[in-house]
Amino acid sequence: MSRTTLSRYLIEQTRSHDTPADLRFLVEVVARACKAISHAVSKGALGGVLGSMETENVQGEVQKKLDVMSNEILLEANEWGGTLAGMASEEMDKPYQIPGRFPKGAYLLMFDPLDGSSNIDVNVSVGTIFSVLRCPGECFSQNDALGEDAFLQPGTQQVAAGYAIYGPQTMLVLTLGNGVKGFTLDRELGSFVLTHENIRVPESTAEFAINMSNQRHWEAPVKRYVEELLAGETGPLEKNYNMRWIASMVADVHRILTRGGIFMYPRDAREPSKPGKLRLMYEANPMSMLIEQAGGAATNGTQRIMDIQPQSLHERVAVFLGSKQEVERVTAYHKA
Ligand code: AHM
Ligand code: MG
Repeated sequence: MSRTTLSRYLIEQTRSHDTPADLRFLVEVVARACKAISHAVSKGALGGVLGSMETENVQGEVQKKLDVMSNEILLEANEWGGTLAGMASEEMDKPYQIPGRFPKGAYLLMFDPLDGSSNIDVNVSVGTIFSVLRCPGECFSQNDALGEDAFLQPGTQQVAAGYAIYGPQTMLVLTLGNGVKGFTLDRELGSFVLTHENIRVPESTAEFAINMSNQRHWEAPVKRYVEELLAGETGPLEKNYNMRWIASMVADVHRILTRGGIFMYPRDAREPSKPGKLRLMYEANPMSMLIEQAGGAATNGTQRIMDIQPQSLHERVAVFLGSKQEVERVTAYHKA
């Protein structure tokens, strides 16, 4: 049986869709880093990789050892290849500068190196989320340090987005702007093999994902919507819904890309100054691009996530994404 590896798929993309060779190389290198992270994650206690550091990241969250290792793996893999003008990560306050000894390139890479890291120690799926933008203007040829401004582009400007999920299987789910493909890591061969040709989110669903423990802090439209979901077939939506919450966005989104559903992390009253928990640039935007490319929708309750003009690198955003009908319903409740 002839199998399409990620490398072969990317080469075919350069031929059929004019994907630039440097973007192809960049995605290959990110995938290689994800293999290394997958390997580290799978060692667990045997590799001495579980547990926390004594440090906090820029968001004030305690860093896990694997958060820090995954960040380093991605930086080291991507800094020398000549495709990037800079990188930004959940784990770093400021943009990462490509060391002067390496050539610079035309793209910007952003990532959450290990999303869902509160799940690492309990052996539940985690993942890496990434987003690729073009560096505006000639920013890659400048000798000056690359500022945050270069990254502050709406999600519509993404040229690639994806995630790796480290679960029972390691998979890479990718979009280059023309549909969504899923690749499963063949651990014996060490290559990602195309296993999911055309990932589509079903338009309607009967499954939702939200952290219900925050219910008392939600805003009225979300309270109303979730009450209706819980009311089941005798309520206004006239059907029974099932609930799942893995607390790893990658795993929840992966389920939705596989069998439909709606994922919500609304803004709430716990920290009124922050519009939600999830980060726009390296969580919500890449996931929104994947979901839209798979026929779903993604909003912050009032507008399409990918249209938001970011104001800062680590900006937070409310997230409603998944099956179109449900995302449209909860978005309409925000406008009512
Ligand atoms: P992280 O990037 O620090 O891992 O946080 C993001 C995670 C998401 O993966 C997940 O959807 C959410 O936080 C879970 O939050 P909660 O613990 O409130 O359920
Ligand atoms: Mg995260």
